[in-house]
Amino acid sequence: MRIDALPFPFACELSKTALVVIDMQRDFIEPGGFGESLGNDVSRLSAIVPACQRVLSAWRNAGGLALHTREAHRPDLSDCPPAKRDRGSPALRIGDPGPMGRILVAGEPGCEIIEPLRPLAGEWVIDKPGKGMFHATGIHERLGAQGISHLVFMGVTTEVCVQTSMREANDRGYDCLLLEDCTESYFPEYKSATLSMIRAQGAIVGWTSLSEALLRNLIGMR
Ligand code: TIU
Repeated sequence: MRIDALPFPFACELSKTALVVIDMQRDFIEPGGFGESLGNDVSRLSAIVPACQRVLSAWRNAGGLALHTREAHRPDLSDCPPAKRDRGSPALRIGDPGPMGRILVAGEPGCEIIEPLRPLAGEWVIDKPGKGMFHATGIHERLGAQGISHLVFMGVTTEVCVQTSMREANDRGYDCLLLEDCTESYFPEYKSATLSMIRAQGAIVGWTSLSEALLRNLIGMR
C-alpha cells in the first residue's frame, strides 16, 4: 500500500501492518467515566466513532491484524502507581466506584470498549496500565513474532495515550501512521498540535493522513 499522507506517502504491506485502536472505552467516551471525572467534556470524542467503524470494518475485510488497547488496572490496583491514582485530585480516582463500575478497572462496564467498536473473537485486546501501549504489556514481542513493522493508529486521546503509544512505537522501530479523523482529544488545540509535531521534521514521530486515504487502498484487497 502507498497511503497519501503527510509529510510524504506512507508505504506499508498489509501483512506487516497492524491496526491499533487505542482506548475506545466507555470510561473515556461516555458520561460518568474517568474522562469526565478529570473535568473533561466527553461529548467531543464520540464524533469519531463512525469513521473508526469504517476503517475497522474495511481492515477486517482486507484480512489485516487488528488490536485494541484498554487503559485498565487490576482490581487490587497493584499495577496503578499511587502517583497516577492521586494526580490532580480528580472527582473519582482510578478504582473508585462510579456510575459505570470501578473507574478504569478491568472487567468493569466502564472499562469495556464501546459497543460499535467491539473487538471480534481472535483480535488482540491489550490491557495496559500506562498511557503507552508498550509499558508492561509484552506487546512488542507479540508484534515481532507476527513480523509486524508498521502500525496504523486510531483512538483517544490524541495527545495522551495515542501520542505516547506512537512515540514508544517509533523508538522501537515501527513506522507509524495516525488517522486524523479517527482520533480525538478533549482539547482541539492539543489534537492539532499533536498532529503537527508528529509529522514535523520529516516524520520525526510518524505520518498523518485522513482515513479516506487508507480506505482507498483497502477497497478491493479481498
Ligand atoms: N486524560 C486523557 O486525555 N487521556 C487518558 O487519561 N487516557 C487516554 O488517553 N487513553
